[in-house]
Amino acid sequence: MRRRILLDCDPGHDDAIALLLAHGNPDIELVAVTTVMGNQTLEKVTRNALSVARVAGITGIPFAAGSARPFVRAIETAPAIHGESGLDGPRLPEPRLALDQRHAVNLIIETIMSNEPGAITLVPTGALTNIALAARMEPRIVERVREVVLMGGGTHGGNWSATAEFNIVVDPEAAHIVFNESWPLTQIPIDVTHQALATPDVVERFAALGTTPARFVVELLDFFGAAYRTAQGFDAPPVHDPCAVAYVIDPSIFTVRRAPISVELVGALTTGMTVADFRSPAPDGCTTQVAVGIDTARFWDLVVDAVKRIGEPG
Ligand SMILES: [Ca+2]
Repeated sequence: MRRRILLDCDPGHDDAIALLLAHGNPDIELVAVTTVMGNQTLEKVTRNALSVARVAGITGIPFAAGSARPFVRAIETAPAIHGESGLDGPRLPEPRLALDQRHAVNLIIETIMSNEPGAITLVPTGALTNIALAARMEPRIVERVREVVLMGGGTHGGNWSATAEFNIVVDPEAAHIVFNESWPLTQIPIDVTHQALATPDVVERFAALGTTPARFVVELLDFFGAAYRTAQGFDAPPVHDPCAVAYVIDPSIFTVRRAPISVELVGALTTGMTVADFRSPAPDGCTTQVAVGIDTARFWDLVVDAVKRIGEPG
């Protein structure tokens, strides 16, 4: 049976590619998409999500906008990485899908509660504000989801500060809630996603497909690559968010370790850092695990195959 996922995202170049992977992979059924501020304002990332839906030919599922601000902190966006639109590079088509009028948090809860227990996997690839709110508003979702597979945090370092990764540091209080719920949770940190680099040979594989969605990916990666070169000194851009979707499709692509994970909320230098406790053995009842390795070749095979399967949507 295909795995049903709800993608909670802030597109975002890598979120856009995560959407394409979820839509194009035959083992995934994308049932809903929700948005949260982060890479850009809520208004911008929501429009971007709908534009990507048009490029990919995603129809017939709800897209809903969620939180425009973090719980406690001032909003931070990432124009140096994603541009003023949040998805600079390609021309973004006018959306055809209308936004669902529900708040993202209501859509998350209704999607989980209207499906059978264990059916829905939550895949957050942005700040965790919507997911934390949903868990507080309807605690029964914690028992009812299959699992949470999120991109965020860093085991041995950060990208937004020396110790903190962007998705977590944007709303660390929300992340604290999500990491401390009792649902099964897999963290895909930057330690792993920094190995998922869109090197020139990867970009060439997309270019060779020759379709509109593939060209869109190439244009995304061209901008993303230049931004990462300038802002963070990368030779090729790390494509974080599709890693979380890839884990749902085929966990054997990743090496994981069970460990309690905490979020630093009060550090002078470490606010927003995720702290995984790898001391052995993991405590009884520990429901969280951290990806520590990735088979990059198999990861890119999955993404290229998904974009190929999407073909040329009408
Ligand atoms: Ca993201």
